[in-house]
Amino acid sequence: MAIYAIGDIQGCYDQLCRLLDKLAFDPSKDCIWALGDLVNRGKSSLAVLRLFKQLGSSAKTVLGNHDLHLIGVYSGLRTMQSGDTLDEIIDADDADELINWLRYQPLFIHNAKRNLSLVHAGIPPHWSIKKTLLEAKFLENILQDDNYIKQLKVLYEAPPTNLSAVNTDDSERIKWTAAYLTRMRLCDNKGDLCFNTIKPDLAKSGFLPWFSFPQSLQKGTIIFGHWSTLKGKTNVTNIHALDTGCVWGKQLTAINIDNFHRVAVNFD
Ligand SMILES: [Mn+2]
Repeated sequence: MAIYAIGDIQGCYDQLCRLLDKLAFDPSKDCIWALGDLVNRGKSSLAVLRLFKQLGSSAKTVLGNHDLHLIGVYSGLRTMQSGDTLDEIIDADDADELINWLRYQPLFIHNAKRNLSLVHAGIPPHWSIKKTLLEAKFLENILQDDNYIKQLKVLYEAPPTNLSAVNTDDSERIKWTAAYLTRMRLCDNKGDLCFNTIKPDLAKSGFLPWFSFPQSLQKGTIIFGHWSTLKGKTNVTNIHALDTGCVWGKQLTAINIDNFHRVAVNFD
């Protein structure tokens, strides 16, 4: 039995099938844990979602920003953006079932036995694994609630602003949790975020890639996606970047979570 983490698929169904072939993936004994952004920008998001749902307990994903965007668009909380390729999902006969499947996926996976975590964007320096589990669960409970549309509205209205209000204001808590786990690249040691640039050289003083702070070394193995311009490298031994830019014509990468062996397929 093998468990493979797979980087951002973003609707690249053909490449996903070729990667699973190359891994000799057998759903009767192997599992895939995707790093989020299953959908959007690529041409076959519907087929990717259907495959994951059909694989049942052999496949899951942590949610990425594009997955939350799809849930928002489908729920009428958000409008389609230029470059989105989500129409085929919205119009599909099984859209309800697919969106419900997505709503029940986690934002954070932590395997205590392996001391290993999976997250789409990252874990901010001031959060422990325990805190990350707690905050992820808070937002997962909202996503999985029958009344999720009303509760999730704030997530799409405006970005998070007041970090000091997180403990007293559920709206800020929802926004910061989603921002950390699904969108973060650069942050400071207090957990403030920089969204103006993805280049550390151009960011304000004190803002660095989230995994560059010393606290990241204390959190076991972390595998994440979201940041394709890292080209799969962090230079931190316990932290593995797995978005290798398939949707941008580069590669789709899997990593075996027991031995960290990487397998990739090219876009074409
Ligand atoms: Mn992303």
